[in-house]
Amino acid sequence: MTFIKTLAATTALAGILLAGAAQAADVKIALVAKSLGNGFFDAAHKGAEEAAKQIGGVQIIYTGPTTTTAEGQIDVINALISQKVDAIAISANDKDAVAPVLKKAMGRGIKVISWDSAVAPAGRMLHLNPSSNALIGNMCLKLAADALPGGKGEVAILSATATSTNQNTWIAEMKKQLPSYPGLTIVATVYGDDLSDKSYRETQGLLQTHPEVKVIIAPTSVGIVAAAQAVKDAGKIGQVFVTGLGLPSEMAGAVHSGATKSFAIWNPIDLGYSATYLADDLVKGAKAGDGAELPIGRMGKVKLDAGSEAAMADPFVYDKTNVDEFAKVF
Ligand code: RAM
Repeated sequence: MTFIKTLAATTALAGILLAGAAQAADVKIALVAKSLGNGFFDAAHKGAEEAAKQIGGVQIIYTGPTTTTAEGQIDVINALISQKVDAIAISANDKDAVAPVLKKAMGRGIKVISWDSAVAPAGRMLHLNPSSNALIGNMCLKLAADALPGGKGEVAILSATATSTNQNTWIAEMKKQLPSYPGLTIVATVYGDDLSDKSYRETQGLLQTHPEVKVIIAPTSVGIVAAAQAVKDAGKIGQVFVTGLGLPSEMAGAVHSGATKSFAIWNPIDLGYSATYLADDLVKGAKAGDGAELPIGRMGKVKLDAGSEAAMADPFVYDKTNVDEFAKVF
């Protein structure tokens, strides 16, 4: 009896000690969005929480500015440095403007990675692309050509901010690969800053100044929804098609209205999940660099290239046959 009691007491004490140790060992990983209130980043956050739970002893701090500005992100990063987080995983509004403060963070021992929208190499240890940039650029052009009879017509681009690394890279890829789509001409690029109302107004402007435009490519999940709504409100369904990158949960209405025939995206939950694993790998001592292979939980592993970058899966296409099914997921 005494023995059992002692054992129980010892076990309880060990439990308390372990709990204390686990708390002290908590790894704090900040997932920094371009801005809060964007469904794409909310989905990535979901993946980050899933990874944290699987790894154990990891706390996710999901944060970001209220608008898609570098200044807003710099304030957020300074606060995270004061909070002494272990890692920062950021999708950058401007690759150069956030680099100095992230360098400061690394100087204080914080591991810094970028994902989705890259930080310049000096301001991060590695970057995780959702997919190959060339593939995303080609996908946007293919979707535009698919929406047009004979793949022929004028195209305009509605982007996010003018400094956004990922959109700028994809637009550059589209321009580079345009010769493979001889029927398409890009006549304008405008910026909606990943704000619904600005994206809507910019689309209205495009429809007015370029009445010959047949397809709007919006490589942004915020812009694509607003553009589809503007086309619908202008009574131009069937004359102007909207495509690009969007979330099935936000685009189902546009597909059913006919404003969008098809669009693409990768899995944002998997992206947030993988970014969290990579940040944790670095906190636990893994080294980033050319050829490094880092584990990312249920997603397997990624291999970094010479620029310490890696890319995940191919984008997936959604249309009226599958949009409702995926709308339940992200
Ligand atoms: C918006 C953001 C994000 C981009 C997606 C497709 O949510 O600009 O960075 O990856 O669109």
